[in-house]
Amino acid sequence: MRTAEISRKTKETDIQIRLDLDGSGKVSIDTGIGFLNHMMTAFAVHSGIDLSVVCRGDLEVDGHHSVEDIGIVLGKAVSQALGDKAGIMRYGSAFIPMDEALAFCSLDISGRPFLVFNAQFSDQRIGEFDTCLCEEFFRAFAFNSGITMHIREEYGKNDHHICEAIFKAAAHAFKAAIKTNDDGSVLSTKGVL
Ligand SMILES: [Mn+2]
Repeated sequence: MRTAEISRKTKETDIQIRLDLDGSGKVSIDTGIGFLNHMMTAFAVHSGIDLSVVCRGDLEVDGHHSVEDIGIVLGKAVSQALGDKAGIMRYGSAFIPMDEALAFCSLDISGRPFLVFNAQFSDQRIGEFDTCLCEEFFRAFAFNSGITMHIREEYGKNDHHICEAIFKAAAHAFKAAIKTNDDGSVLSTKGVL
């Protein structure tokens, strides 16, 4: 059972996340930020996991704590659900277009967290979501899941399209990487991830 359930409460956010990596894209997302709900839903549906997220954060400040802390808790939940990481394909890469925008993500479930993020947004916000928080989300996710992630905007004009293409590219790369291999082996010359 590759599942996890994590609650985390600080003075800034109160978050509960449940996930099942072998689910079927069943989602229930309530982050308090409309566009982030849209992105988390896209991530779950396109990676084929079941995901439930509830966040009550200090949105009277701004969305920063909520977005970053959801990335932290989601990363920890993924790490917990993957366990010793035996029997997974480990690598995944995807190009995803959305109208005029094209995004790329390549990732390695390596136990070595890293984020390379190359994307530029033309506006500060998409709805109530600060575009600079896209990178913050993926950094928090990568460092708490132990995943090496490379994310790149190839090109695009509309920020909604660029951001959505990024989340969907991450989802498709993640889906490929968490897929189980046939023999349950650890794909590493070291024998351990
Ligand atoms: Mn959309």
